[in-house]
Amino acid sequence: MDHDLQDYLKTAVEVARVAGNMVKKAYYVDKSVVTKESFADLVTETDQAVERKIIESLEKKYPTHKFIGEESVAEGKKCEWTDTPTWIIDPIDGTSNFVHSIPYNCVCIGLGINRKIVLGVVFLPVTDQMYTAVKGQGAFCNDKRLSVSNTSDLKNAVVYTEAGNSRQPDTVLTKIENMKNIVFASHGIRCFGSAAVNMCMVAQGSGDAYIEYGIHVWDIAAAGIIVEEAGGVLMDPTGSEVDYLSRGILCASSASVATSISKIIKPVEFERD
Ligand code: LIP
Repeated sequence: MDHDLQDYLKTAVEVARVAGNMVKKAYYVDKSVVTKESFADLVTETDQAVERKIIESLEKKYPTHKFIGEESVAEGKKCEWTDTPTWIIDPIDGTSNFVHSIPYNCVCIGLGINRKIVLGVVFLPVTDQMYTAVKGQGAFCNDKRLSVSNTSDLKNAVVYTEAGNSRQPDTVLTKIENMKNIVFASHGIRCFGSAAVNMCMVAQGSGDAYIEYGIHVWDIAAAGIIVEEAGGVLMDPTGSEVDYLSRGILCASSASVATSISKIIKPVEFERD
């Protein structure tokens, strides 16, 4: 079956804008917050309402398509990724930022066909930044073409990473150990509190790599193709091929920077998506 990727992108951008307006409206008012896996793993009514709106809008236009959404999975829906066109959605990536009125939160909408990501939209509604990419057609922010940095040596790199929202002692201590090793080998670390925002920073050349264990497929599906279409590389943190369901991600401006990072960090085990 032929797919009109530009039509899919146009629709995804329109839906992301409507969803982003819901997020922006709620950003400036008090939020009702509940926790999931730990006291630091937050979700709000806005996350749930925005995901419902995104899925409802896309399902109306593409009734045969499938969906993987963060909050649907949290409510018990199986995370099932098949060859059928599948929209992979994080209604608010950076929910903790949203709750704490930190503007680096975003709506993420990715599309997989035959289990390959073919387009991604990451919209930051508070700062009005629309990141987009279609396979083979480049990556953009507000229609400006993106390109990763030309950094090829880890010692000249800024590396994004996150403590994440697990509070299991062994997990936290291994992540902190990994951060220490990266700091000693680079220009330093940065943490925006959102996997997708970190990846969009790499895509636009504002920093050079991002590594995290504990993320989910919906955090990285849309932003991953934006990094690749900006000339970056995506892989598993162990240095093997990227596995979107493995709960780990490593992306960088170059394979040499990514490989250097994979050699100085220890793996952290999380249950697959
Ligand atoms: C977040 C990720 C972030 C990670 C957080 C959380 P959410 O996603 O974007 O990289 O460190 O623990 O998983 O929960 O805001 O959609």
